[in-house]
Amino acid sequence: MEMTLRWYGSKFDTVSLNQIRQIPGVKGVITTLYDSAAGDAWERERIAALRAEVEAAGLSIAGIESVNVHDAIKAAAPQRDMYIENYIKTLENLGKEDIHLVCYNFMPVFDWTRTELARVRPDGSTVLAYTQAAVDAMDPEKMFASISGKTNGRVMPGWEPERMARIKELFELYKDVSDEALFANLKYFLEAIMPVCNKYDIKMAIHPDDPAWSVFGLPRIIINEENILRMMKMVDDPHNGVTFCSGSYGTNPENDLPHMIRSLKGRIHFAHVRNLKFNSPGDFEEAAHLSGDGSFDMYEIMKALYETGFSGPIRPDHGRMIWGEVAMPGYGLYDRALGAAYLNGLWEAIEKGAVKKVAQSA
Ligand code: DNO
Repeated sequence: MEMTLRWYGSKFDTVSLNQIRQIPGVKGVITTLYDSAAGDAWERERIAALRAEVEAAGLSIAGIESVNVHDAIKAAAPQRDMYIENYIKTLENLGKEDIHLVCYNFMPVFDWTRTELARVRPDGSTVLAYTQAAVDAMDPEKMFASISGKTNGRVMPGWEPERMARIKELFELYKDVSDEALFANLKYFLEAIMPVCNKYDIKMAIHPDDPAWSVFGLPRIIINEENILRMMKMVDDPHNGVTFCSGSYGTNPENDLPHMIRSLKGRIHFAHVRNLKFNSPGDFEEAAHLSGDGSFDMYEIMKALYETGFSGPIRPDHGRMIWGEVAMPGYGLYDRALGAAYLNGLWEAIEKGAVKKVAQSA
């Protein structure tokens, strides 16, 4: 595996490339053109400039998160072929700049959903949190208003104001889109982009829906093992793979994370590893990466990745806000750096343990 950190670009992130470079074991970043809108064709010059900036800091681009998919593609609206063309152009330009991993999602209207951006935990840290009761009691427009005032002045991924201004129109677009239709639309998109992915060896890594169930009555499909295996089989190409995000699949306690990792062997192109703490089935908050701070066994998750030969980029995911840091919720430096160090430590122990075992049995 290759340890990385997500970085939004110098215009948008409070964390600098120089800081990232000092986190032990981190050699690459996962980044994006954060000011591009879903549906834009990315120009090669802009990608090249981003790459040059990252490389000048002694790091490399390990992948893009995200190249967002336009809602017309997800909902099979009339302009979808035009937006697919643009997506293909973007992939082509990424390939030409030697970038071979793209994380994206197929969630209608929203990206991830949380109901609190700064729940205070007993140790005084603040974290993102979710309660189903709060979602059930809220209409989506109000939800955006309640989120947008608390982002520490940063635009949250998936909650861009331009997008949210069109929320009614977006809901209208999905009115007749069932889960089955969403699967069909995903298949159409993947079939159209696979030739360019093959040509440039670009691994597509779909991010799960977070939380892993329908919110506000919208269709959601990337939620469990059955659906993700279906999605891989329906376009059976090694470039059609997944981002294994423990914090997203793990929102549903019925998802057995190590088991899922084993079933997805060979098709996990990217991993987001973080921990959650459940207070009750419909109420969870994000925890420190350490197993003991939340509800997941992080050792078992890392072991499953190790044992299935995972060799792609991995990143610590949402961190808590600690030590007085003010940053985009979930994306400060301190707690994510602690997460990277912890995950690296688990990996080293698992790897050395495995090598010793082989030596002993020889
Ligand atoms: C949340 C992230 C998601 C993810 C997208 C991928 O913090 O994990 O926003 O980047 O869903 O397209």
